[in-house]
Amino acid sequence: MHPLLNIAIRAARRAGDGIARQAKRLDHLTVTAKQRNDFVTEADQQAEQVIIETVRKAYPDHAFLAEESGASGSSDTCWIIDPLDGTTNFIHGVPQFAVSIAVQVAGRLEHGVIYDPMRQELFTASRGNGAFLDDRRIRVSACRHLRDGLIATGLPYRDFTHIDAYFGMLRQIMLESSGIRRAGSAALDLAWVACGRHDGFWELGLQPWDIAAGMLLVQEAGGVTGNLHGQPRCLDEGNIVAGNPAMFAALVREIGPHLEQR
Ligand code: 2AM
Ligand code: CA
Repeated sequence: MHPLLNIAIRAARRAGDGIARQAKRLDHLTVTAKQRNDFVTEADQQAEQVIIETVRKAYPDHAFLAEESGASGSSDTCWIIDPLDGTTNFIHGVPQFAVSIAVQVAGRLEHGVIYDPMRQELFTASRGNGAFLDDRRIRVSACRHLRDGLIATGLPYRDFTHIDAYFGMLRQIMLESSGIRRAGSAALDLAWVACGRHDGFWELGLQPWDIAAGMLLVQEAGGVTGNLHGQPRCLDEGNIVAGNPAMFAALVREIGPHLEQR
């Protein structure tokens, strides 16, 4: 295993174990609203600290892009961290959230880890080495037709600029697919596409830390990620479609026309 992945796993497990402990005593939790509908708790902050400390101990010079502390350091190697993806679920006691850590080297995603502390499921990927759930190799689903596909999405929750476009997409996929799921953690949605539980996924307005690790997982599991128009750039754009190759193409075809191309 690559040493960078090894450290990412250690950091994700440490952070996830802390989050799982805190999930048992939610009544003691202080919740702060960063903006409307955007919350942070001590669990997010402590998990991020644990991750950064773990990485810094092994790699003191690396850079970070982390949800709670932002960008820091200057290095070719950047750790993109969402300490707790699905904070709203966590606050409500809904057991669907995860730690997401990606390592980008010279602008390219090289390693990704998503850890689901409630199910104790560890998703990992390194570029060129495939994707894994625990020690088992995972692949995207073999579903060929959208009518048979179970598609995950995220509803707009804060920025409603594209709400009408989004409802057009939702209507279309509702009519064309076998079902839609909205579970509230983009990182887990992508991990679940990578292991074939979901056939595809799309969401608008995400941040790099929500999707970096999940993008690499989907790619290494044989799937495709891109923006709503099928172009590869989505990490910075934040509008993402993911799926096995057939589902990716079908989603782009049905969803893309609802949002004007920039
Ligand atoms: P976060 O918990 O790390 O902020 C799903 O729509 C994505 O949007 C999640 O990955 C979640 O990441 C983010 N999000 C932030 N606030 C949200 C909210 N109020 N409802 C749903 N998702 C939210
Ligand atoms: Ca988060």
